[in-house]
Amino acid sequence: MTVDPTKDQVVDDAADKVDDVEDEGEDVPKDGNEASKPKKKRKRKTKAQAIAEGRVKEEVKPEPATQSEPPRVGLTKIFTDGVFPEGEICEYLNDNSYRTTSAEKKEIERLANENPDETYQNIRRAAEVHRQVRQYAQKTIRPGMTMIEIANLIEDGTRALVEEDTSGKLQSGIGFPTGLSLNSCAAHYTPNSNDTVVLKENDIMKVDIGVHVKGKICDSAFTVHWDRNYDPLIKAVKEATNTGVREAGIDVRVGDIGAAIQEVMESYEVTVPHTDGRVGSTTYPVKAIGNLTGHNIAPYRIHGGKSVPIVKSHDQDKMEEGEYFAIETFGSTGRGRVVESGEVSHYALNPGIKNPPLRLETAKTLLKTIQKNFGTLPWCRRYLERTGTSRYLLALNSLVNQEIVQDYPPLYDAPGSMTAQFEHTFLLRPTCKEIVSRGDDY
Ligand code: HZT
Ligand code: MN
Ligand code: MN
Repeated sequence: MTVDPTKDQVVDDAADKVDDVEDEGEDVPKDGNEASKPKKKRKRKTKAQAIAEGRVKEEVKPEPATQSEPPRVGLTKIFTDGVFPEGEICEYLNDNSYRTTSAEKKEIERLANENPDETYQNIRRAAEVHRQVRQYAQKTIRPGMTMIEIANLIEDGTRALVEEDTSGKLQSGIGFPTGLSLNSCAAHYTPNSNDTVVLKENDIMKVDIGVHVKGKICDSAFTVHWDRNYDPLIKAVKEATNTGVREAGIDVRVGDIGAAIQEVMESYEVTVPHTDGRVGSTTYPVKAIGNLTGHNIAPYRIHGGKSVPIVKSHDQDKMEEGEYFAIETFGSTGRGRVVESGEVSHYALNPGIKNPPLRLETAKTLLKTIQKNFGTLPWCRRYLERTGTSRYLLALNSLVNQEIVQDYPPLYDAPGSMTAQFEHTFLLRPTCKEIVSRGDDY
């Protein structure tokens, strides 16, 4: 069922309660005087009258709402008890199987959180926003739409569902710019405001959506395509990501995860018929993109310092209890390497920046705007413009050159190649692994 979020849904219930009290007073007399009065047939009072007379409070106990289409109902209106759906729960295996049942580990989980039923709620709320927004994106995105239209349909949904905090306290909002990277572009493309690109029938688009609640970022991505020839590429990457997520765990070496991902990814190939008049087709091996990685996530920081390779590596870094990660894998029909290219859209303030000495007055003002609106969360030029900022490019470039702001240029494999991505966010809880972004879609 869909519901207009602007309509009050509590009216009937509350009005009935008011009438019940009223009816009792009339029909069940408490003394003889009342009983001897002639019965007046009175009109039932409306809830509006009851509120006006102050006999009833509006929205005493809001009834849960259902999501609208397009999605515009804040999730706190749907999950009115503040309990959001858990992600997929995976028991730890082998050497770590004791964690699932260990009283000690359960105690650690309880102590780490004053209220264990509340501490994971922020990331779960972000993840549920992600699932609802991407469900709408998946059924709505069509060739013929502009990149700006696609970004807006995703971002308008995210802002509404997460109930974006615009007070400057950054309590909830978009976690990072919506990635809409096409074909040989693997990541970090989102339209700038002058973009005129239109999605085509044979495009392969990576849709990377970020949502945060109190700085807990849900980072998850999927790939859309319409050309069935590329089905094996999409399947390879989806399976590779699921392999990485399955292998992940406390004390697991990230290099071993990379090897497992690469093994699955590179067991696939893609055969595409020639389109230039030649007869026949070309078969491409699917390659894992060796210079892209997953990462851990820290509060308000999309990368927390650890990387998760997607190819075999001697990286000895281990995943640790209490950390949380985004595992993302990228497959390609090209070289399996990306390079930075094209106009930048993505940026983030480097952590640890407070009041650096700045020559340009415009750079000082811009830095304040960035600190207030995004903190250390990544953002893009469109988001900066929404704050009312214009003619900022010179100041922005000066902040980038002084390494106060980090730029994240689009990342491309070889021209003509096709790339795909899937990504999930998961928690390494003391007692289990929780894949918060898991849905019935991927
Ligand atoms: C940077 C800027 C953003 C983090 C991964 C990523 C999208 O490639 C350590 C490992 C958003 C995210 C990021 F605006 N990057 N996940 N989803 N991009 S990354 C990275 O820069 S840093 C990987
Ligand atoms: Mn991502
Ligand atoms: Mn990521």
